[in-house]
Amino acid sequence: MLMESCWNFLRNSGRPERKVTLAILGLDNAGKTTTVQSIQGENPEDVCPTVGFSPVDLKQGQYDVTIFDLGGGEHIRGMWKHYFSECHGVMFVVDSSDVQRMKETKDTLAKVLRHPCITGKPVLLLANKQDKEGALQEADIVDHLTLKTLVKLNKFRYKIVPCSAVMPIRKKAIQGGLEWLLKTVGRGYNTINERVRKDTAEQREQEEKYRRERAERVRKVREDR
Ligand code: G3D
Ligand code: MG
Repeated sequence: MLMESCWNFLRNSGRPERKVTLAILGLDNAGKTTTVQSIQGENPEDVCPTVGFSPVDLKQGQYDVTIFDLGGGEHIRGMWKHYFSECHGVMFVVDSSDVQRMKETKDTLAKVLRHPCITGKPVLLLANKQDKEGALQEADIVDHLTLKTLVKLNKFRYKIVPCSAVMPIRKKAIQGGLEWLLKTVGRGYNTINERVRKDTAEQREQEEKYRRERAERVRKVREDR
């Protein structure tokens, strides 16, 4: 244990290790899973491959990063909120070529941003699929998502990065975006981490209370029989 701590200390030139949890969100087919795979490709030696709902762990400098790739189907979106309390920041992937679904994308983003466990936390917007013909450019996406209004309402730091999760040249942009997100989380780390600690504790308490109440209901039903 002591050896491990010493090693971490030396490796990071005295900077403490920081655990950062991120959620990668966006509609189904936006390119979330491909994006996570592309990030993993940048750090092949540090990757623990995971499937489906499992978190992906990787190391980025002084950060131990966990990414929740939660799936974006309409029904799964209802589950996202259960993971929000744990997150220090959000990666939101947009399919820039799917103009038809921009309204749905905007509504989904707006809902995420106003959730009490997300509001104010840093957001990396990945304007993905830039390799596709007809892909909207950054300024158009900012308009479609009404980003300026959302920033005013929810007061969060964001960066929008045009990218393509399937093109090697464009993948670099994703890595750069992730570095920005980690740096931004890092700057406000104590505050964000305290919020994560408090929110997750509250959520656990809430879930425990719910379990106790349910057990009590079951007990009463059995008694009355
Ligand atoms: P999701 O996890 O958000 O649901 P996926 O999305 O990562 O599964 O990607 C959905 C489809 O979009 C996949 O194609 C994937 O290859 C493709 N895709 C992801 N990113 C890009 C991109 O930047 N450019 C292009 N052209 N395609 C991309 P399939 O055919 O497997 O469904
Ligand atoms: Mg997926």
